[in-house]
Amino acid sequence: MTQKITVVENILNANDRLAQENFNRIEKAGVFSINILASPGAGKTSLIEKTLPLLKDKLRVAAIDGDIATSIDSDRAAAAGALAAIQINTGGDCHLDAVMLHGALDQLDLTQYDLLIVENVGNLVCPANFKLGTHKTILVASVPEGDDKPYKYPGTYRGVDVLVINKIDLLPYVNFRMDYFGRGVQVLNPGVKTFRTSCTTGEGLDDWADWLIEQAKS
Ligand SMILES: Nc1nc2c(ncn2[C@@H]2O[C@H](COP(=O)(O)OP(=O)(O)OP(=O)(O)O)[C@@H](O)[C@H]2O)c(=O)[nH]1
Ligand SMILES: [Mg+2]
Repeated sequence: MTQKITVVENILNANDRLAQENFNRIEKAGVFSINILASPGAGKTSLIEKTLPLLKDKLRVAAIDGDIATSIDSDRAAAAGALAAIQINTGGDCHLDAVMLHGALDQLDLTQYDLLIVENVGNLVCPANFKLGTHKTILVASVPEGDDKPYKYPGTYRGVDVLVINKIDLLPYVNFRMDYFGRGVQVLNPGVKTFRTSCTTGEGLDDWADWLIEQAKS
């Protein structure tokens, strides 16, 4: 049992070292980078799709999409205006890791972009354990998932820099207690920067896009 824990620690340490290398590379190129985490279907790709037109003529964006299979998400990002869109197929792994991002970065001339968006594999557990080397980690939580998710997935909620509460257009139809959800978030990640968005109505997307522009320009 002790041996097993040691192995896991070694893997994570190796990942962290490569994540630092990725970070140095991204930083040197002057690109602002985000890693988007969420459960399957929370709206990660929809958020990217709806944000890209708002960034047009303001930021040059590259997207890297992690998925177990298919290139559906990178195709959507490219169609929405990403100047480069790379799909990482994890071959069954439930998360991206720093090695995978490293391989994807090899395919990009980072100096050509202002913003790098990485969409992680849809999963609320594993991606939180693997640093990639991006500047900020964004968690997309969607209303139909339920208001208990901060309580059930504390590791993910604790570690993120920004929370996007998506699908707020569904609030009238779903039993989602925003105050209960918010209390759970507050305990784990006090004062975390939060946006409320709907990729269907467009509500909240301007604020989110403005924040990205501000971060990328600073
Ligand atoms: N009502 C509503 N539906 C949304 C919203 N955002 C996304 N959706 C829908 O939610 C479904 C999943 O959206 P995706 O953007 O593919 O979600 P994802 O997180 O990228 O999914 P995976 O990559 O498979 O994990 C789609 O049917 C979207 O149209 C929203 O704000 N409101
Ligand atoms: Mg997606």
